[in-house]
Amino acid sequence: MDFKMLGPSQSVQQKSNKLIIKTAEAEAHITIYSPSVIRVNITRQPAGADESFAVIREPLAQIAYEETAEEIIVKTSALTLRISKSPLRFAFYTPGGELLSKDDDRFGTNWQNSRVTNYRELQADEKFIGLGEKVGNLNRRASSFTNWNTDASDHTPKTDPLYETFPFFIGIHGAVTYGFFLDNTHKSYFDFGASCDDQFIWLGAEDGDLNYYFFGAQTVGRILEDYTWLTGRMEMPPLWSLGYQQCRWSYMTAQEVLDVASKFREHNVPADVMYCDIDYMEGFKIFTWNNETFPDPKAFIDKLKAMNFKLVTIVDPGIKVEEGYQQYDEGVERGYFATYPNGENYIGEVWPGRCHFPDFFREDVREWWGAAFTALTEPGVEGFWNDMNEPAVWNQNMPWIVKFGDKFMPEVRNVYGMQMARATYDGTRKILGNKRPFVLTRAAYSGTQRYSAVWTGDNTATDEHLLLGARLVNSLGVSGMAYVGVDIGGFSGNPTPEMMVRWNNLGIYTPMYRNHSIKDSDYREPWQYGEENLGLIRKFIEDRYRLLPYLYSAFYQTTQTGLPVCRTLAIDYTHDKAVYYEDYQNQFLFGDGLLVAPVISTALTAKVYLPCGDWYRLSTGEKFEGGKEYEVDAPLHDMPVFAKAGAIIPQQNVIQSTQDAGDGILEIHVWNSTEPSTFVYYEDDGDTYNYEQGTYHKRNITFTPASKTVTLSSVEGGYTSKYTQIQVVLKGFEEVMKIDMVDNANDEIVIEW
Ligand code: MIG
Repeated sequence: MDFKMLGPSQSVQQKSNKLIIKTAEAEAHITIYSPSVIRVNITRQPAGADESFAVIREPLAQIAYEETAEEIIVKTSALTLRISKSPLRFAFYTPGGELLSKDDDRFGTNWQNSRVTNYRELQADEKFIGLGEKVGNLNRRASSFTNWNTDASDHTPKTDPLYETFPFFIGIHGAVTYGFFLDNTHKSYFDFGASCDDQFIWLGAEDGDLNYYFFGAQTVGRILEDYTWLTGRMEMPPLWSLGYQQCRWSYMTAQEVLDVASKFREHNVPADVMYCDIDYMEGFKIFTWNNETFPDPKAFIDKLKAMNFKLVTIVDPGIKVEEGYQQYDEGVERGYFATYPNGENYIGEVWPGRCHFPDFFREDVREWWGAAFTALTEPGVEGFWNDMNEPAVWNQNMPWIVKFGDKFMPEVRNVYGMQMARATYDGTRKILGNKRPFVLTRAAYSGTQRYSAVWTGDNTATDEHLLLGARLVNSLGVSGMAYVGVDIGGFSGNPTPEMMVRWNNLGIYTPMYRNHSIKDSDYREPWQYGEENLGLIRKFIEDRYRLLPYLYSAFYQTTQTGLPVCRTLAIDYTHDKAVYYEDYQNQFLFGDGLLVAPVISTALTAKVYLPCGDWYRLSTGEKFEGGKEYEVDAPLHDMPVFAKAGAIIPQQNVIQSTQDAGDGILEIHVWNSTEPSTFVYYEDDGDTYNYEQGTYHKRNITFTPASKTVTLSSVEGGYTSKYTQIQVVLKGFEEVMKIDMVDNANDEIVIEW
């Protein structure tokens, strides 16, 4: 074993925008991406290609530094990096000199053969959030994790790793915050003082560079803004995908899908999306339809469309080895599949049997894959569900000798799913022209938000998973992924009726609201649990549709700032200890104004913590003072949700599908406060990219309690709102007050009472 510690600096030089420090073992390359984002890349392959799947930005600033006998100092307006020369160690401070994070003086960075690890000082009160799709507590302190994208079916609330890799975390101690992104795609490890007598945090990877981006902004929100500036933000999702989605493995025939869709309409349960899981294909061959069970895909989808439903179909990466199957023949002929080093195509078994795997790291392969979606888009599919892309093969152990281009599997496994989602997104966006595709992927790496939504894979119908799901969504949110779903009801097993009811209540407040279940499970549609429960679930789904104007604006905010839709309380109340307590760690803000407290199905009361400020129970209007814990009622029809004082929640009437026109009234619910508040309202056609050319409708809605007014600023953008009238509804006042409706004009509107 070749063990090497990063030793003393031997030379310091500036090369264009890089500061390069050489030691006997390695080179450290330091670049300034922005005043609050500094990259440190400690590499033993300085001549190697500098590629990233995640990062889409170039350094903004030239590097400037001071040098003394002991130190090199890099300063920006937001960060100070002090580098001790002997041995080479890195320490980040605020401009005022407060420590953010530094190497452990003893161990710093070192190597065992190709394995690289970094040891960092741990502060006594330090907490950590992030790392994306990871089980465990909101606060990652005293836990350790591995990144190795895995088909984790039957995972438990303790299983690690799951399907996705986000090597990004936020550290919090004293009054400071910082972010750390290890951009290394190899199998990687993070240990937050878990296994070392609480002496340090350590992180590293099996191979590659200690290549990290350090974020120095002093709020979690601004760190997320910087992180999503660096790795990209999502674009506006199609509005229909924010409606209720009904899935199952599988609705076996076109007729069954149509029957389920029409039952939604019969029962007056709003819904927008039906899914086809793997059984719509012929022999699980991607880009085919089963002739017998889905004989006329276009006629089938036309009927769905006539009921105002969209269809999402699944695709897996594995291409069946079968002569005469177009994707197989073309892929073999053009050499598009992963190979062994001798050039033979790798074969692994999945649903179709023996399969080859497209090399999504090649642009021509991505284009080929993307173009093949015409088999789905021509009959009318608009959503594309990417499964099994960890990549999964039976028994999980894809040999290390499998090559994707010049890279072996262990180097690129964690980004394979992301590249598949990228190929799917690019391809379907091209084919659909001006329409927004909806892409959903199971495996992901940092930056996947640019292409796709994710869901959290095969959960189980238990209350523990219900709570875990909320934490996973929140954790993905602080890792750049705002558009996230969990299988409502739990994928494996059968939920009790109570659990199904509760989980649907939480579904309202999940960015993607999709009901899905495993093969041979009991049917899960809202009407499967008796009249009374149907009533409850219908009401929840109706609430989701009422909230769509608010939710759509929350997504807009994500596209602009990277702030997620579901926000762990650690984002806005970072330094409040109570938000990390196990009792309260599942709570989150849904958009700017609503606080959601998930509760299991067997508890009818709940302990909740309301952070500073005033809050109102959404269902009753009851007022609560913040900074306190409460025991509140949590009956099955009313999981605790609170509106923040000053919350502005634009709503609409209940519609059965986002394609329904609705009554044209935008209700602006305003929750009483002594302080003024503002909400950024955003609307567009929900379906096309015209917003990129300015066809959107955006205005600030401001509540000013002192003057008893709600003001809508004049509209920015060229889109005409679909709401012709506006009605302000005042809540948390002596009584609920509905103010007279006004026309939704584009000029400033002042509503007084
Ligand atoms: O080996 O397509 O997570 O959502 O229903 C299982 C069948 C493959 C796993 C996905 C699940 C999906 C299922 N898939």
